[in-house]
Amino acid sequence: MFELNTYVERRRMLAEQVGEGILFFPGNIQSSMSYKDNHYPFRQDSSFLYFFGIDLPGLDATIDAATGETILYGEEPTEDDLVWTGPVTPLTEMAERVGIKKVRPCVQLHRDLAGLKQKHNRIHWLPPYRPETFLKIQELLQVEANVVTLLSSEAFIKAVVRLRSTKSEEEVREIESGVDFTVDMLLLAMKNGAAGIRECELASAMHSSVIAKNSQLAFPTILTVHGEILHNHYSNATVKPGQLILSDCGAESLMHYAGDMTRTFPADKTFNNQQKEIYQIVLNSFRHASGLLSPGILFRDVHLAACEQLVTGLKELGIFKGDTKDAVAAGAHTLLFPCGLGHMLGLDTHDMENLGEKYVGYTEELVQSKEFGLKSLRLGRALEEGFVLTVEPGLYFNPFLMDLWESQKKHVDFINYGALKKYRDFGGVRVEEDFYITAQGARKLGKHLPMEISEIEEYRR
Ligand SMILES: [Mn+2]
Repeated sequence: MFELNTYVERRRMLAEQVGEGILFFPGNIQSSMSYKDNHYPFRQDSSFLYFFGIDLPGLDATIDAATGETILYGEEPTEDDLVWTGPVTPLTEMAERVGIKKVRPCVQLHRDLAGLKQKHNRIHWLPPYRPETFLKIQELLQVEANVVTLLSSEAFIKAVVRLRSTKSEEEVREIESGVDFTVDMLLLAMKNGAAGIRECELASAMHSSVIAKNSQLAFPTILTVHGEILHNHYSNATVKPGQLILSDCGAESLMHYAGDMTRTFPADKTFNNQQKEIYQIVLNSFRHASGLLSPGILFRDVHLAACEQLVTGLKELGIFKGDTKDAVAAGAHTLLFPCGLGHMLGLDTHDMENLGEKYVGYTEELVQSKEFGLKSLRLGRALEEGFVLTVEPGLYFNPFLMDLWESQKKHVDFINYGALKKYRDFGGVRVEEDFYITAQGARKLGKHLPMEISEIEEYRR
C-alpha cells in the first residue's frame, strides 16, 4: 500500500474532475473455480486498488463527487473467518490507512444507494467486466442487464483514465519492480530452454521464481516454439533442436503493477543464419521505435515507423519489394506483423483496457482504425510525460495467413511469395521492453536483460 495521502489525493482529484453525483466502485469478490469455496487467486479490481488501496475481496465504495465524502462498505471478520483464515487486520483499521473514516456493513449499501437515487443523485459506474459485477449493478441500481455497459458513466471513465494514465514516481518504482521480476522469469527461460525440455517444464521454472517472491502473474504466460501464433500458451510439447523459443510473460509487483516483456531465443546454443537475419530485423525495428519515444509523438506514428523498419529489412532478404512507405500504407506488412507495436502498462498489463481503448489509447480526434493490423493497435494517441508503455515489434510467419494471402494474390506488388516459402516453418520472433516517457524522451524500465544476438548467445553459453 502507498502512503495515506496518495489515496486521499487521488480521490480528491477524481471527485473534482467528475464534479457531481456519486461514484460507485464495486470491488472484486472471490471467484469460484469448481465449487463455491474453491477460489481462483484473488485479484482486486485495478481502479479500486488505485483509489482505495485495499487488496481484499468483498468490498465496495462510494465517493460523493460534490463533497468528497467517501464510504467503504464491507464486513469485519466473523468468528468463523478467524477459525478458518486466522487473524486479520480489522477493516476499520485498513480504511484508516487509506484515509477513509466511514465504514459501513454491506447491507447498508443497498439502502444508501436507494436513498441517493430518491434524492435524484446521479450514480456513476465504470463498465464492468465480471458477471457478478454486472449483476450487482443491475440489482443495486435497478438497471436492465443489457444496458449496464451502455449506461456506464463517460465522465467517470474519462477522469479515471486521465488520472491512471500518468504514472507517479512511486508507481514507476512499482512497475519497475514488476519488470525486474519479469526479467528474472525470462533469464530462467533463457538459462533452461533447450532441445529436450518441454514447454511446461520451462514455464514451471519461470513461475517458481514468481511464487518465490510472493508475487503473481500479470497474465497467463506465453511460452512456445510456435511464436508465429500470437497468444500461444505453453503446452507439453518438447522443444526440438533448431527451433526458436518465444516467451512473452509478466509478473506483478507486490502492489499489483505489471511487467510485460518478451524474448525469443534459439533452442540451440546459437541462432542459425536464417534466425539471425529475422531476429536482427525485429531488433532494428525495436531500436528505431524506442528511439522515437518522447512526449508529443503519436504512438501510431511510432508503430508505422517500426513497420517500415520491418519492411526495409524484409526487402533486403528479398521477401518484400517495392516502395517501403507504400507497402506499409497498403498494409502489406500485416501479413507478418498483424498486431500493434505496444500498449499502456500499469496496474493492468493492457492498462485500463476494461474502460475502453477509445479512451485509453485514442482521442476524439484520433479514432482507432478498423483495418487489419491497425485495429489491433491499442495505443495510437500522442505520448505524454508519465505514460508507461510497451514496445514489442515482431515477425510472425503464420502458414495459414501466408497461404490465404497467396491464394488471394494479396499485395503481390509488395510481397514475394516465392521467397517467403523458405520461412514456412520459421515460427515467430518478438522482443518487448517497457518504457517510461520522460520530459525529453523515454527511459527503459527495469534491469538489463540480454537482447542482442551476441548477448543472448553468450548468456546461454
Ligand atoms: Mn505487451
